[in-house]
Amino acid sequence: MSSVLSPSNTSISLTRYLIEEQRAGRINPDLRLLIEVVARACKTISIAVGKGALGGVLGDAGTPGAASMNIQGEAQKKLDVLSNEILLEANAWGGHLAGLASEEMDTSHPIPDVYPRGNYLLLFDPLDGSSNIDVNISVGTIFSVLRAPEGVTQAQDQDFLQPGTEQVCAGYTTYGPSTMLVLTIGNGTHAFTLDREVGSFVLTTRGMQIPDDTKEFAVNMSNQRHWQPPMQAYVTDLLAGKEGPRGKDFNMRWVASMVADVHRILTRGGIFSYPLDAKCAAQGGKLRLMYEANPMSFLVEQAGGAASTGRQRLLEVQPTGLHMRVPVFLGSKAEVETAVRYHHEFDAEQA
Ligand code: P6P
Repeated sequence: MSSVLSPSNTSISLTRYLIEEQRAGRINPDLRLLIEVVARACKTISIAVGKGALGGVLGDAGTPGAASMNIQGEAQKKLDVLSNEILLEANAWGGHLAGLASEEMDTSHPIPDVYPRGNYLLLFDPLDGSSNIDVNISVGTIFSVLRAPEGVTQAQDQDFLQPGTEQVCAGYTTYGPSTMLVLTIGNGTHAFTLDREVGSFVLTTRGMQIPDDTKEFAVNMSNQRHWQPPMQAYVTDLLAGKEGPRGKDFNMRWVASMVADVHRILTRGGIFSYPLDAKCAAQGGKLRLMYEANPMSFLVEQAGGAASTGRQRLLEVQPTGLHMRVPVFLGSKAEVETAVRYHHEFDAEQA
């Protein structure tokens, strides 16, 4: 008689997935603990986000008329601050980190002296897309894991400045109709869905694969007049549709929550772009390299997609600061290569 728990139909929890990856020698106990701790913190954030107006945590942080601002110059939401605190507290005591860095904190954050330290660096955007929180649209947490440089036990900002190719783990949690954790440790990109009754993440997609081609693009079209010529040319040809040089019609989606847009692309393909524009060119772009673009690029490449600044592979960018910004093109490999070609052809004409 087949057991209801036969391997073929037993659900695989995040814990079991991580134990099996550790048994295979692809992660060590400290990295397994780190991922479990971050996942548990994201469950707590999911509960806070899910309460909405009933939780008393909507709206701007700070006092009425004087919202608190982060280093990005963005008004912080109460949930930005709460999510940041949840992640700091969850990661303080485990002994797996040499330091943390967050979109919400000007400089990197040390592990308190009362706790042991480890060999990893954790970077995160605690609540990405939080401008959507007050209108009940999906938001998410993005995280990236690096190794601390040899001999570093109390990391300083410069210890975090490693290219995205040095990431040992990246992931996000999307707080949508369901709460999902999407994770890579460099062995594919895998999706876990939160089983709220049990309180654990369950493997629901092993090996996400982004189709090479797509008919769907994600960009904030309101910035069109601010784009550089290659982006103007690329999108003009997308909009020309079947009668244009691309020979097919395209659809557009823009959630203004990177986690939601990237999750859609990992699930059904597409290209996401936040290019340089006249408004953000001085800062180098809109999106942050270390805790938005790099982790998303690692996840996308592990799912067979591509990620570029428009002019170079995004994971190879050498960071110059914790909050460095970059232009981003990521998603379906052939479409990203097409967008990059428009930039290379423009640059060649300028040379
Ligand atoms: P815009 C959210 O603030 C974010 O960092 C990303 O999640 C999102 O893709 C982008 O900014 C949205 O920017 O200019 O469309 O509001």
